[in-house]
Amino acid sequence: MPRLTAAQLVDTLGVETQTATARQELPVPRNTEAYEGWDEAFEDDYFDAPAKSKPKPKKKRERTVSGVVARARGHHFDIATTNGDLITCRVRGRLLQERTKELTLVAVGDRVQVALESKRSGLIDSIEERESTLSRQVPGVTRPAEDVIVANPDQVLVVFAVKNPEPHLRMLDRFLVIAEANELPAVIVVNKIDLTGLEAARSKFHLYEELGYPLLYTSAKERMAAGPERCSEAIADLGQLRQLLIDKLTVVTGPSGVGKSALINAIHPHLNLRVGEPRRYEGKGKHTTRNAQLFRLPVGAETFVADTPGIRELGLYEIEPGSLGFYFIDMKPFVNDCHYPNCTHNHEPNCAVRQAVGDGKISPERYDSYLRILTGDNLQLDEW
Ligand SMILES: Nc1nc2c(ncn2[C@@H]2O[C@H](COP(=O)(O)OP(=O)(O)OP(=O)(O)O)[C@@H](O)[C@H]2O)c(=O)[nH]1
Ligand SMILES: [Mg+2]
Ligand SMILES: [Zn+2]
Repeated sequence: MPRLTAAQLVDTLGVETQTATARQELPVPRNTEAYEGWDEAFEDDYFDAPAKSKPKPKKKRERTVSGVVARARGHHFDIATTNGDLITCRVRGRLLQERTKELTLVAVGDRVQVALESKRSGLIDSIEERESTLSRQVPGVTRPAEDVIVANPDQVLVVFAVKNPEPHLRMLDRFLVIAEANELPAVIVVNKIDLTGLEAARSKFHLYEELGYPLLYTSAKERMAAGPERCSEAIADLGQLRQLLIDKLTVVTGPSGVGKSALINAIHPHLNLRVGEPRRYEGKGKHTTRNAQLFRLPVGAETFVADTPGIRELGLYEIEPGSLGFYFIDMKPFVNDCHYPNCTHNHEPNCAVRQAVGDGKISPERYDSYLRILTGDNLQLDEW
């Protein structure tokens, strides 16, 4: 039985993480529109001064700071320092030489030590070992090669809209498998409930409440909603969402156009993330957010959210068909009771999972998702 590759499982688009090699070839972009949250004062300082005219410091400064990689831009990385600054850094040559081909040397979310070269720039001296990752298979490479999208995440928020775009629950299952496979707790956020009301949203997503996933029903547009009583729940859940984020690194993911950036803005308006123009999302999302990027929230000590573009493919960097069942939390209790140890729960006799589906203990929709992932059916993901 062949291994499922990420390409079979899903197709990442939108996530424009680059491999280490690709990064090297990219010039530093000058289009400031490309960076949301870019500090303009710094930008003038950095781009407008011709590099050569800057006098080199005579003595090498020894000052170091620690921080978290907030954004990757070609050879340069924005580092959110523990002092609360955002500085731009390159990687020290020694580290570049040490890297191996398979490894993402520096990823958004990495904790780093920086030797300061000036108040606003420095060299990344060392990178701490990652405690967790959200990864995908490097696109276009058949051997196992991990591309880290976000390093050290604590949890994943999987955002779907109750409408516009219409939720695709088989897609939600895929996101949940990705979270489980990366051993990351998942929280499901059902956004845009101003469009349907809470009850309609609940009836679409109740299965996931039953599975035990935390669900929040929100409206990033709550203040514009028709009546206050209609969305009072959404306001309460937005408050709960804010609480959930404190002191964690949270990856915000989900299809394009569901309101990921709008939600982060609703929680902390000062971030002012770019939100897609009002338009109709008829299954086709327009990727407004272009790169994974960390934002520091002004709560707790170290609270970060990673706004990612609408992600189609990610996460499953290596999954054996025999272990896929473990990542469906409703199947997990049954997988060890199958007759064959490597049962794929597809056709084998005496399969406890299929028995559980027959007994109504596992929903047919979830089992359908499982089979689609197992067989590499990619659910017309190009539509997203
Ligand atoms: N009615 C309604 N519209 C919303 C809500 N949240 C976001 N929108 C709208 O949905 C559209 C998409 O919002 P974004 O925040 O850009 O969506 P996104 O998930 O970040 O999309 P990508 O960056 O492309 O992945 C925008 O037109 C928002 O104004 C909501 O709660 N209710
Ligand atoms: Mg966005
Ligand atoms: Zn089985």
